Amino acid sequence: MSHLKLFAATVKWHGIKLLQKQDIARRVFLHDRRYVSSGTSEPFLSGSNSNYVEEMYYAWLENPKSVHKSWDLFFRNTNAGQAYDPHLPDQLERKASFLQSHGLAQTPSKAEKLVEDHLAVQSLIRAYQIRGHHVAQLDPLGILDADLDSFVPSDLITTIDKLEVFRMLSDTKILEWFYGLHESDLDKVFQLPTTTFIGGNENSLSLREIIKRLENTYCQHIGLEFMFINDVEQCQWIRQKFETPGVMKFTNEEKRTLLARLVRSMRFEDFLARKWSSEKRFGLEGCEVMIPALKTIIDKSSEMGIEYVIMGMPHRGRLNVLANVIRKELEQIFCQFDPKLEAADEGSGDVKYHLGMYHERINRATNKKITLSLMANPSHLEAVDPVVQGKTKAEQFYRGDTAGKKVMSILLHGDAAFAGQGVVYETFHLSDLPSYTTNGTIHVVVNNQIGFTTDPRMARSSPYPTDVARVVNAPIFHVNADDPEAVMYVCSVAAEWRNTFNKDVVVDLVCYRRRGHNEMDEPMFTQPLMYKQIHKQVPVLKKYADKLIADGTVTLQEFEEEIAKYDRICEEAYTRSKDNKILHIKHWLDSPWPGFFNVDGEPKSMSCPPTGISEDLLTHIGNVASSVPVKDFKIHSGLSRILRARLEMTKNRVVDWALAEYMAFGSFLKEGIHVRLSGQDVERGTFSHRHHVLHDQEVDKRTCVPMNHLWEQQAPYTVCNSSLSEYGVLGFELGFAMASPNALVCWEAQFGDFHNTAQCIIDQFISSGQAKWVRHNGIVLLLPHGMEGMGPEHSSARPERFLQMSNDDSDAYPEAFFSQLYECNWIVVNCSTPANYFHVLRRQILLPFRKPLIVLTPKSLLRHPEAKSSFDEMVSGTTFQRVIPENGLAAHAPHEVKRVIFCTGKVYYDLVKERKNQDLEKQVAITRLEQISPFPFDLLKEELEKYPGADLVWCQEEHKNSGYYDYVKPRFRTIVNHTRPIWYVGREPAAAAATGNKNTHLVSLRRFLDTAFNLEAFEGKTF
Ligand SMILES: Cc1ncc(C[n+]2csc(CCOP(=O)(O)OP(=O)(O)O)c2C)c(N)n1
Ligand SMILES: [Mg+2]
Repeated sequence: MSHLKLFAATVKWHGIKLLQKQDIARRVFLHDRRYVSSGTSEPFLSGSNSNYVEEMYYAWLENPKSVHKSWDLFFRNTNAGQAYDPHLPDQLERKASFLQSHGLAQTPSKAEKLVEDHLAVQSLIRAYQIRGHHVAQLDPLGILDADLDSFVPSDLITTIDKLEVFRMLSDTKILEWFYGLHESDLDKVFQLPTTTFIGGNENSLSLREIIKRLENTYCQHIGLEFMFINDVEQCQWIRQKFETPGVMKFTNEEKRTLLARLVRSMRFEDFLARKWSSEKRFGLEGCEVMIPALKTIIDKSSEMGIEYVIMGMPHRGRLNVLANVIRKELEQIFCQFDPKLEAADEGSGDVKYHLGMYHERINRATNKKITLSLMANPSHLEAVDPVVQGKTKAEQFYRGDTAGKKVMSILLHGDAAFAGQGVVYETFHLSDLPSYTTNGTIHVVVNNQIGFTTDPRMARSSPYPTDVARVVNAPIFHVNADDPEAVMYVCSVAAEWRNTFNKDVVVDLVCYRRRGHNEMDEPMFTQPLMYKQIHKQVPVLKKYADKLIADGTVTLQEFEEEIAKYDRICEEAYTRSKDNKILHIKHWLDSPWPGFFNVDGEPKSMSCPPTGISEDLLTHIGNVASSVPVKDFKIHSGLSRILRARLEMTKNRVVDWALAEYMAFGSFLKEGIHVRLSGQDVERGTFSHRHHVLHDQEVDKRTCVPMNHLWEQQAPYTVCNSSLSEYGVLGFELGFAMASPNALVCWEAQFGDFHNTAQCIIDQFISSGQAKWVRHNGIVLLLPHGMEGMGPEHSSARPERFLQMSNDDSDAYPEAFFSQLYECNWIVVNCSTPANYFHVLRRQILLPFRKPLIVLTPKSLLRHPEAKSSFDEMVSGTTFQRVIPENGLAAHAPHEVKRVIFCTGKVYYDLVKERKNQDLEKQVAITRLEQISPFPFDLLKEELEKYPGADLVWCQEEHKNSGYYDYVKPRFRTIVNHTRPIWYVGREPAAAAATGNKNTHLVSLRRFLDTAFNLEAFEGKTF
């Protein structure tokens, strides 16, 4: 191979230096230039043409191993910033002519050549395995590259690439330039390495056959990305599945099933288009193959033992999935197009392409029972991903399916959303964490190469929309969606992968969108050329049917009968659908809770028993919470002190915040209620108060969770530090809480402010989930909150946002407090005592229905000497106090009281202290609102009436435009029938939640405390 050529470095040296500077723009540059290297395996001294060094450099940047090692060394030195040596080119030139004149740069010996050639073949095979996907024919339209690089790897010998420069070069030329192999080598037989299966039963093949088989596997309609996986066994598994000759064979029966499934997929969309041509349905046209794809995944998974599949998906093709995968009755779908359909359930309901579904049936392919659940979701793309994962985890957990052998999730994505939405990344990062893994998810991307009106080139910076999956080493199988058999094969392998290795896998269905974003949109405005091509595109069903008819697998008549049969099914269902005048969203539940409600789906009672527990239980839990229930376990001395203090409290029959929480959690475990606490650093507690996981100081990774040692027979307690995510993790816990009403699932924010990065889960699921999808959820959000001079962040959990979204009417006095609780969308509390925190957690499970609970939790109160509760407030018969009335001197002579201050949370302790300092205990009553929403109208009315001569003040430590004031003010005024004012005392309105200046914080505190106890402060003021 070696024709010694003069080194061209002198010409190109400055070029290299320049290129280094341009490194950042490399990808764009490469793309624009349609660059292809042509001589990477030639040694350093053999460069010939003027572009040679430049080309070497690009190839080296792409893959240092693709160039000869002498080039590698050279570029490495140059890149390491070695100073430019002006004499170097001369030296090299001299060296070159020296070697030439002494005949030292000659052809290697025969043995060497043999070894070199085998090595070359090995690297050729590896090049296909790594980069073959770049030249696979993935786009059914044939106009775009599925990867934005438009990159043809320089080390692939491909007959099917599209680039101009490759057309000009013959394959054999490339062979020679890259691998040192001649045309004459093509028919030589080479030993195959153990890292390939292209030989089937043969150990060696001719080079010509090797190239043919590699192209067949890696460069046709399937593009495989897997060589980044750091596990040889897994790579071998994939190679075997795709490289083995003849693997992609289907029986006639399988082909007919595939055709029938395509018929259903396509005719369903056609039917909707015919009947409701001007209705939005986000049709699947252009990716009809998705339906058989999902069915193949489910069939294969069922065959491998899966009994329950939980799915999440966006709008595109959702009705089709409901009809043809989940098998929702067609009339239930069709009737939703009727504008006169009345809603039977309370709440807002949701559009038809957001509703969920739960269905148990027999899988026809395996004859085994399978349950399918499609989770309801909001418009917010990808938000449902972590929710599906949480629900899947819970279903696995409650079935004892720790390895995910029975329950599995499938997530569908759009190409633009998969690449663009950060929650996808957050969800991937949960996939391998012990308390969050679902043991592998199958991701299916409907990659129609457009997002609404935006081209991929404007929508992502990664070559593929699926690159995010690489972070967890998930194999990615790209496939041309116009090749239904390739799609089925890929889906079958993906399901096998998931159920063999229990790891995530991605199927990227590269397809197109036949219509606009929805059926009303005109796509030619923005993608004229693409849509010209799409209009010419023969539908996949026709293409596949033609193929099967041509090869005799089906007859034209059979095909037409299949179509007519399904059309008839649709027509009959359409006729029946007209009888449906009422929509029951209840029939669209994705997570039914059998036995929890009565047969009509109503709560079995409308009351809540007392939430206290026996003294014995309190003492027992207190003792375990103070102990290390494992032998020879050395804990930190600081922790010993904390445990001693807990023991002391237990003896003295008091609890602080952490112990009260322990009592609540522990009591549930005895009753068989699973408790799960998840969030950042929750195991110890951000404020080092909880310590639910003890760490042996001498044995690495040895831990103990005393809560799991309370009783021999108890429900498990899960406490888990999460990844540093709010959106993903809160979504996950919400999904977990969906699976069963008999679990207390809590998510704690590190500081309350951080919940706003999970705002979508709060707005779209927690606040409105029941209204949209009649689905109850008892998740608990623990949000550390309190103005303690810690700066604009770390102060406020933004209670105003939750209150603003509370659905109780500020102007209507409710009839009964319990139905008020039943009708609200969530409960917002700010407890001032540990006992009340204990009770509100207990009430969460003792209620006959489930509501999300938002708890503003304290920080400094965790250690405040006054913030303690006696066992007396927690024993049997005691209960949660929505309002804690004044019970001091002022309450004994209410007619003399001049002012009632209403407040909530920590500021109560500041107010009590100040009142004492000012000796105003008889004149000023202080009443605490513990449950802020739904607003305790009834109890506050009693309080107000008790102090007829007092002026009424709402005092909060938050700024006026935050906190609770805007929520409580109209409600207080409803109670007093607008006859008395409720004065505001607190901080001024502000843009930031708190000041960063300690002094400003203290000054403003002083100022509002002064106002609170200035009994003349509001004299003469009007309201
Ligand atoms: C979080 C979020 N942002 C924006 C939108 C508005 N939106 C709806 S569909 C869509 C395009 C989605 O593109 P893609 O993910 O590729 O799915 P496709 O519609 O192509 O199937 C957009 C931007 C949304 N629904 N959710
Ligand atoms: Mg798209």
